[in-house]
Amino acid sequence: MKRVFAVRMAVFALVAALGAVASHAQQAKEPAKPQAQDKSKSKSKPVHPGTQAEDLMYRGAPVPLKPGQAPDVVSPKAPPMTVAEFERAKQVYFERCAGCHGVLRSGATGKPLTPDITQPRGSEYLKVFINYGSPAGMPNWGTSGELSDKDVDIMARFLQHAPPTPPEFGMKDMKATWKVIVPPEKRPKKQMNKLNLENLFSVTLRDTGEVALIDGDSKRIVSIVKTGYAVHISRLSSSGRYLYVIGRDAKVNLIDLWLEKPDNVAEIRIGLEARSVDTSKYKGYEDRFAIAGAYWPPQFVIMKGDTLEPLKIVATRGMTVGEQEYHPEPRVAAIVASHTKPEFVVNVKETGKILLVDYSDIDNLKTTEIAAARFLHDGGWDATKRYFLVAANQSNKIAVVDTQVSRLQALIDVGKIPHPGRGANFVDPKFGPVWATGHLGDETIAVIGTDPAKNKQHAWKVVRTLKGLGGGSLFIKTHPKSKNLYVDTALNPDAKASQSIAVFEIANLDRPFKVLPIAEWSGIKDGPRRVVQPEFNRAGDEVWFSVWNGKDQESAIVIVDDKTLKLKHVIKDKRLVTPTGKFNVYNTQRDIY
Ligand code: DHE
Repeated sequence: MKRVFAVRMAVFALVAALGAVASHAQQAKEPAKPQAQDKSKSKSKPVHPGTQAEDLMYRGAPVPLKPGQAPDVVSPKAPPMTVAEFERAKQVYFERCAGCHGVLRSGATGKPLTPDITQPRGSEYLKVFINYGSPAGMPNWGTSGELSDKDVDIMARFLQHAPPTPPEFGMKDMKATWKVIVPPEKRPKKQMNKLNLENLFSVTLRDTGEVALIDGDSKRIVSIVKTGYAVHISRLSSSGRYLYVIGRDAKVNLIDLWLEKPDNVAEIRIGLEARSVDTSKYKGYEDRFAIAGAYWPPQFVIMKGDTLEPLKIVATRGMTVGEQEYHPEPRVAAIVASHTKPEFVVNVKETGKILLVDYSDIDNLKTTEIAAARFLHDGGWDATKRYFLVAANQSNKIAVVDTQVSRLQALIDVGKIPHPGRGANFVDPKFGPVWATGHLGDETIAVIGTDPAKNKQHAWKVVRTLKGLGGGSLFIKTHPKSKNLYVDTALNPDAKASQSIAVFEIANLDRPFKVLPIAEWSGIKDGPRRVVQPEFNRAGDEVWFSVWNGKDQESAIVIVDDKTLKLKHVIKDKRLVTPTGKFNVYNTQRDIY
């Protein structure tokens, strides 16, 4: 154990600093110990021979499974292991390896590690691999000091046994976790508070498992609401009354914004690990259904919108696009709701398929399966909300679906590891309506034409490639009322880049971008202070940025005046712990981005 938890290799030091490394079990016993260490200051060790730091930082987060949840499987031809060694190996695997190789080791962004592949290689080969890493992106777990010799040896043997499978999570399990805290008939018939709900922000407090509801007018924290572990994103119901929040432990919280003090009115777990949630937006189905997608088990569930009662669970296991091989663990990535059809758009990461799920008759569920590319991650609508654009991040492509005719419209080559969040829609002075994405793996920003009706020659082509502050970009944002395009570089290894924002003037995209020193403006002096996820207010005249620090460090939200690009306000509060995503009610409800 000696240095395992004390010395983390730089990549994981950062993730730890941002509070991600504690496993679920650890979290209960021992809160994450953030380290003030900044990746940019710890370049001494050869961290990852083949993969960029920003890429590893993002995908290396631990899977919130407990070792005991997956029974040991002993394979006859594999080297022997004790029960204690199995337990340790599972813990290490879920914390360090599963995010890339998949819980079942069938391969995701990392290579498959099933016994048919590992046994012929043998223990000595695997030990070298784990110790030194590989140019294909495997970190050097041993030589970095992250894993002890004993752990490396245990892992080399463990990988030759069949992967332990965590349990399924079906209707009975979901119902056992489902709680209606305030039944719909006991909820108010009208808004009981004086808040300007349209300008309320739900802010992810990642490491406390809470969201902060912040009044966009007064910039005051209205309420801190308890949610799931390592809480991830918020989405709104069609009416804007209900807020849905999902944690990495697959807990969905339903918050009623009409209560005198907005709070949870229902909750459920839809699996053991999850990332995405959304709600029905089509006319006649407003606030009727919610949907959440799980990483484990690989499935999505449609629920009653006002109670979270689970109604229909759909597994996503199946064949991949291209090779058409069976994949046992295709995780559900982004989910969006159509405004023009009773449909959810469900993106399945490992199979590379986009599912258009018609919720008008959930007993006789109709799904259109669109073959796109692997590995689907995040995306959003074009300005007309007819086309959905999603990053197939390890294929370096953006897939476009025409949801009106339920067809793949295009697969567009972009830069390295596109990461749009929901992307940014604006009107390019030369090319007409466009949607843009930044990249984790390079400094480019791909601007894609989205208007086949009036600008056919530019549609579904990269019409411009802008150069930003660097790689490690997670989110890009503008607003119909804004003349600016904001790009973060939150995971760039250079502190100057990760603590700043690049702003392009839409009317003059050829001109150099301006740099806003957001972390400096926050007044916070210590810690990684990563600046992440621009989000506009209701009026579209302010942009909010999170200054994301370690769990024991001060964080902040910095608000910039969109017209002048000057600092307008800094929100600091001891309750604002590890703020990351921010979701303005009006913009999220209407998919304005
Ligand atoms: Fe996210 C969106 C998955 C790490 C902040 N993230 C998404 C979506 C997916 C996803 C599938 C799209 C959801 C949707 O639209 O329905 N995120 C993952 C991961 O698998 C990953 C890489 C590793 C992990 O273990 O979770 C991961 N994400 C992070 C972070 O570390 C971030 C930066 C900080 C945090 O709070 O966890 C982070 N992800 C976000 C945010 C969004 C998001 C803020 C929504 C952006 C938006 O504008 O909609």
